[in-house]
Formats: sequence, structure tokens, C-alpha cells
Amino acid sequence: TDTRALVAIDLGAESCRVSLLRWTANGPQSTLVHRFLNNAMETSEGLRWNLTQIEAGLDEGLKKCAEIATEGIRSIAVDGWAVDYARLDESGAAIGDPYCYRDVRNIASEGAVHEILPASQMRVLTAIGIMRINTLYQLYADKMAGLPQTRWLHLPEYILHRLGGRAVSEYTNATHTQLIDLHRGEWATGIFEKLDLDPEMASPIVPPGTIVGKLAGPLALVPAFRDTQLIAPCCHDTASAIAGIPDAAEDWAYISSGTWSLVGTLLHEPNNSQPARDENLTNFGGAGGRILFHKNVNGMWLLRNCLDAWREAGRDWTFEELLPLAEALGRPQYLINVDAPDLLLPGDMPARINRQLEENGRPTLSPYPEDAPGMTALILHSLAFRYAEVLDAIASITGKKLKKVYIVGGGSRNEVLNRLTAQATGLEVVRGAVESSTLGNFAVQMAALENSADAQSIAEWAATLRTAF
Ligand code: LRH
Repeated sequence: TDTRALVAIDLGAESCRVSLLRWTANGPQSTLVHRFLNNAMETSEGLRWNLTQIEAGLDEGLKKCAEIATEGIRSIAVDGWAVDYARLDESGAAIGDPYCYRDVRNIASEGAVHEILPASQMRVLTAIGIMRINTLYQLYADKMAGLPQTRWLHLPEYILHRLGGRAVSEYTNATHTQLIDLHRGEWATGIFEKLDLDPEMASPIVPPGTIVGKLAGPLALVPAFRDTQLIAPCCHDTASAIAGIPDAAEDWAYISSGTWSLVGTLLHEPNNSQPARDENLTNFGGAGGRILFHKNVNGMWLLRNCLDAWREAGRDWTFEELLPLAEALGRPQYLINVDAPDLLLPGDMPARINRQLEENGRPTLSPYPEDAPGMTALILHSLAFRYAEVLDAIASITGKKLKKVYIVGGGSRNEVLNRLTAQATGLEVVRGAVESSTLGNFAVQMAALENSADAQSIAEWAATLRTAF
């Protein structure tokens, strides 16, 4: 058997991670080899990701992996946040920095798209939830701005391509474009045509676990990287994170908790029923042919942006300090709507929250940052309440008798939120892996290399590798 190590790259909106899976005498071990911060930057040309910095960070991470794994590296796979993409020039290099899905340009493009193709019609066609962050609205925003309509690749697939892989659009990530026919698993060329977007600029769809090439370029000269395969895992980080939950039962829901909270359950078939459409629950592709049936709920984004605002106002609160203080305050009298569109935008979050309170005739929380525990309590209780609302809707729409909810991802470390979630939902909360996307990424790699990337092999590998974290 091949005992070389595996590398998983996980691109996050707050940080990017390069991890190594090695086979030791004590079983498989995953190590976080390199982590670097990420953040979209407000520029004169919109909210953008610094792609040069991301690529430099990954290069550094890969070099560190090669130094550690003297046994050699068998494969590399990349997952990351969905929807954002790089436009490519003739040579396959990115044209400029990619836009962030939170850029305000999508507000106008969403309106323009729906004038041509009404949201309700689009929803029936695609089974995908209508969200203005979806790739479709961004491609249309490019068009409205008169930007060149060149080939584009989502960021994980772009990284794989830059490392030497062929240009592909991995299926789980492709579903988040809102440009796919979920039933056929193919690009919905009709939608492209209606919106005068060129389907030829998208890349061929491949299933998770597809080997897309071999590492090429300068890194391939490093001895550990001889004959290293490049694999498209579930390139959508959330699909990877859910692939990292090895539970074959039907009685569980998930919350993939990071910048966003993805609140949902796995299905065997898409559910595009009227109630699912009314709730704007989305169907996305998952590992092994499963469907992620969920809703994007706000997440650590709210707290992260509050911490940033408080720091700028002179007080550098940490989560560790704030959480017990917030918990001690108990349930606030009023809650906020965590999914109000205004709270998805960057900027002074405490002010945005206060504005919402004010608009609803509630007393505001001031002055800050002194009132950070109060604001934190408000956010946590409001999130837990929203999770419960969404899970109730999911249970009634799917007819599932939910017993437990797995919480995976960085946000699962927030024990206060976990307790509030247990109270609000009445479900047993089970903590999964903090690095569940990386776990799912490795599981799909192993299934692809050793078996086939079907649901059962992926789940078996996820169970085997769970102990590596
Ligand atoms: C989480 C995530 C989520 C998407 C959003 C763009 O990182 O991929 O599933 O909706 O980012």
C-alpha cells in the first residue's frame, strides 16, 4: 500500500489552512501545517480577495508539507468557500483580484437578473435557493460593469488549475452558482442563454473525487512532490464539512458553523416542494450523490465584525473573555433578525445591529465597546433562535424525526452557542470536527485513490480518519 502523506487545502473567508495527513504507528494523524489570515479588502474597485497573498500563503504551506513529509506526498485537494471565482486570461492566470460575494454590486445585478427571469421561475428550474451571493449574480454584475466575459473558475478549482490540474468545475461547488440543473447535474444552458451569459466560459462539471492532473511547475521539483496527484474533493467547503460527519442514520441535522452557519440535513433527492421554496431552503450537491438541504444563516461573521469594530474603538475583546460574560447575562428581552440583508454587509456591525433595534422600536445597546457582553448575548441568542426556526421548518418539510444536530467547523468551539442551540432546538448537540472540511477533504481523497468516491466509501474513510483529528 501507498503510505505517502496527503495534503488538504481549505480556503476560508477568515483563514486559509494547509493540512497534512500522515500514516503513523499510532494510526492516521492530521496536522495543521500552515494557517494564514484571509479577509476581503475594500478597494476603489469593490470588495476583493487578495489572490496573490492567498497563493503565496499556499505556496509556503505546501513547501512546509514537503519538508515534513519525507515519505512523499501522494495527493493534494483543495476546498474553499463557494461562489467566488477568478477570471482567466489566455495563459490561465487570474485577471485581477476576485470579487467577494458580499460586494454591494450584487444588489443591482440581482434585480436585473430577476427582471429577465423571475426569482420564482428560476427557483423552480434550478431547485437552488435564491441568494444574491450566488455566482450567477456575480457573473451578471461583471456583465453589467462591462468587464471582459472570459473563462472563470471557482477559487478552489482555480488553485488546482494553477498547480497543474485541468480546468474543471467540481459538481458540489457548481451547484452554488444557481446555473445548474440539479436533476441532470449539468449546466442549465437555458439560463445562461436567457441572461446572455456564455456557457462556454464555464468549465466541464466533474464529480467530487475526480483526479484532475499531476502537480506541475517549480513545486513538482521538490522530491516529496514526485508524482503527486491533484484531486477535486467536494470543492465546496460546506459539502466537505458535511462529508466529515460519518453517520449513516437519517435522524440528524447539521450546522456547519464558520463565517456562515449552514443549517440543514442530508437528503437522497432534492426537495423543491412549494414549502421548501417558500422557506428558500436550498438544495446543493453533496458528497456521494447526497443533497445538502439547508439554509444560509448568519454566523461568526456577526461576532467577528463586532470584535473588529470594538478593537478600532479601543477595546480588544477576545471570544474567551466575552463568552462567559455574555452567558451570565441570560436571555435578552428582544432578539434581532440575524439574516437581515444589512447584517450581511461589511462595516461597523454594532452600529448596524443598533440600527435594526432602533428600526424595530427596541432600546439600542450603547455605549459600546463597554456593552460588548450585552451585544454578544444578543447575537448568540438570536443565532440559536434562528437555528431552531430553520430546523423546525426542515423537519416539517422533510418529515424527518430529527434527534440530534452535529455542529462542525470553527464555530463549534463556541460552547455557549452550543448550549443555547441545544436549548432552543431541543435536540442533542453533538460536536463534530473543528476542521471538518479538512476531514471531508481527506476522506474524499482516500476514497478516490483507494476505492471509488461513492457515499459508502467516503463515509467509511471519514470514520477511519475521524481519529486523526
Ligand atoms: C461557507 C460557504 C457557504 C457559502 C458561502 C459563500 O464557507 O462556502 O456554504 O454559502 O461560503
